[in-house]
Amino acid sequence: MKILVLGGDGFCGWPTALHLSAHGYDVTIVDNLIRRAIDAELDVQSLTPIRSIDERLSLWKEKSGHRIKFKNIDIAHNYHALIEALKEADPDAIVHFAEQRAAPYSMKSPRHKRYTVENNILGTHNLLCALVEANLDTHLVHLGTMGVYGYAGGRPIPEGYLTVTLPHGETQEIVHPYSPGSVYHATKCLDNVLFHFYNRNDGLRVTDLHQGIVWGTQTKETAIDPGLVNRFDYDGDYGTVLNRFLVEAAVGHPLTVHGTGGQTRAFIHITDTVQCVRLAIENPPAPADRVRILNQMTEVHRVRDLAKMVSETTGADIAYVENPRLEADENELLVENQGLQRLGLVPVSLQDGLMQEVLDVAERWRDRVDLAKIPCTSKWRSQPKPGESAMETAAE
Ligand code: NAD
Ligand code: USQ
Repeated sequence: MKILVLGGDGFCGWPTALHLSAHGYDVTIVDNLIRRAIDAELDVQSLTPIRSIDERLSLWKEKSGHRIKFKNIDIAHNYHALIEALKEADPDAIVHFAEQRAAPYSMKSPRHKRYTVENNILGTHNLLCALVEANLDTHLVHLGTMGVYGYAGGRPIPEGYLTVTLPHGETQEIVHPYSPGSVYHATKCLDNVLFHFYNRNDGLRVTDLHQGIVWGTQTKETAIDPGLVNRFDYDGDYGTVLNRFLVEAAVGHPLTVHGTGGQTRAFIHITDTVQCVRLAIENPPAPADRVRILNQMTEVHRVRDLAKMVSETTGADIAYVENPRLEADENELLVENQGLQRLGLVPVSLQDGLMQEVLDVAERWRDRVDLAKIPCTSKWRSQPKPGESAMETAAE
């Protein structure tokens, strides 16, 4: 099978490309390497020293015997190159990771908000439009996010669809209401609307994987050689909570719990991410199927419980810092996630000793950590809403 991995130089994309290549797929990575440019913009670097894409790919060929091709294309702004790449590859499946994925980065300034929307929405729409123009029957597997639903809690979040009773008594299946918590999360809701339209109008086959927070670094394939190591973000914009706590512990920085730490979130280890994507590819929707939505997460944790767990393992202090985000202090989260398990996923969990592996990676590269880059400085709102005092904004 021929697969295009859009965003295949990134944190989820690189290990997925290697995993699919190791499983015999003919893989082409499409990436404009913007994530590396954003490192330079933010003056940060991956905790792990990642090699250039060319070095990574020639090392993979040397170690595995498999060739992965690479095309440097900005899918949001170079429609012509994208459609040519699609026609040339005629892929059985496309995995779409190529978006700006950090919520704090998307809230940093008007420029960052606009960049995130333009990049993510134009990229997704170009892809859908190009698939129709090139008349390809390709299965599109998109990485969405659990955050499209918000975190209101209460009832279990279904895999995409909800049966509701309308006021006149009729029942109907609808897409579960969206409630994004950042400009970034909002782009994933808009992506989902576009998928429904192109699925209905043009019969495109789409799987939207609503993924939780990914933690960990290495997979079986990235661990083959130090030159294949995956990227690892720990900074206040791109670092995600559990990986950040583990790095903070390694460098003796207090664990930065935002607010009360009562936020409950969905998690998945990177080794499960790559398997879920392969399982989605191996089990495509049938031609007439509606958009398939699967919740790609394996466990749910409260932020302060994670901090306590890391603190108990490492002796790190916990700091309850002012929350830069506007989000509920406390929430419950119940998620239905049987779909991928029915397809064959056997999940790993925090209990499986994998935290130690991340701690080892963090210890090994602790000298590369810039302590000044740890705090999250992107604020969700910098001025009061109309009719609200500055005091009320601060108290919110
Ligand atoms: P990442 O930033 O590490 O990787 C994204 C890759 O896409 C980068 O290599 C970047 O250069 C590329 N890219 C971005 N815009 C592009 C464009 N216009 N054209 C071509 N390439 C472009 O992010 P990640 O952590 O690997 O996340 C990948 C996807 O998975 C994202 O869509 C994200 O929303 C989703 N996701 C990630 C997580 C997580 O915890 N990391 C959780 C849930 C969902
Ligand atoms: N948090 C802390 N301390 C920190 C960092 C974060 O308490 O040092 C808190 C945040 O306030 C938030 C929670 O931890 O309540 C999660 O934050 P995060 O940065 O780990 O995750 P998030 O912003 O939600 O985004 C990440 C990925 C994104 C993906 C999303 C999945 O960056 O691409 O879509 O996880 S989900 O959260 O399920 O929507």
